[in-house]
Amino acid sequence: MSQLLTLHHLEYSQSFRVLWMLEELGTPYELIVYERDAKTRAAPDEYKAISPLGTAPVLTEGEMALAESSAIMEHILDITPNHTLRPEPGAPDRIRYLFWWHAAQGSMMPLQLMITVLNLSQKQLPFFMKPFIKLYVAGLTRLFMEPRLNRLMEQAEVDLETAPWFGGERLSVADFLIAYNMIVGAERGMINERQHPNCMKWIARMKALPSFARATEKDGRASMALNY
Ligand SMILES: N[C@@H](CCC(=O)N[C@@H](CS)C(=O)NCC(=O)O)C(=O)O
Repeated sequence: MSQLLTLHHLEYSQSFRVLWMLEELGTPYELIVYERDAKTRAAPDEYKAISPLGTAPVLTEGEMALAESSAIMEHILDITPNHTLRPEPGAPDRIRYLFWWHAAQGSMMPLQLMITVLNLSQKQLPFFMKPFIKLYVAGLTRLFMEPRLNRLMEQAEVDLETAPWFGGERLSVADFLIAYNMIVGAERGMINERQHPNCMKWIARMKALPSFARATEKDGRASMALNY
């Protein structure tokens, strides 16, 4: 590793995944924590200036600035020797690992985001529009987001019955990536003990990792989810 990594961590954001994984790996890094804009709750302007997307997380390494959680996590693993967080091609758990590594960001996160944004946007509406939009959002959620999210969660329940981690027998980077989706999902009531007992047990296993306590202390917040 040539230059020190700097994680630009935005409070209550997906950058918690990267912070947690760095703590798990024991990688040396510098941490800069940013607060959200008090009025808009978006990233502050200084954060938006670091990378073209303006979203969290961002990792910098000298002149290089990288956005996107999964790209950052892969890059960190690429420059970390002898880690065990990624089943290599040909390993028995490789296919399962690949599925969850991509499903977390490619399928699960967009569905969760749609539900959150649609629910939040209703709060800004004039009162006379609220009943109609509420019906529309409920219909859309029932028709589109819920069935897809339910199928993913059913598969998660099946897979976690056969092995303890999303990537199979060993803890992997897929666990750190999907941890944000799962923990925020649980904090918002989308994931619960009754319907998703294996996912809730997995959350407890993840939170029992000493790296979680270290990351939480550095993050300094009581939850991962942003509460509006
Ligand atoms: N797919 C991106 C999503 C990044 C993203 O939307 N981050 C949110 C935080 S969870 C953000 O930066 N929000 C503040 C803003 O957009 O100003 C990733 O995984 O890095």
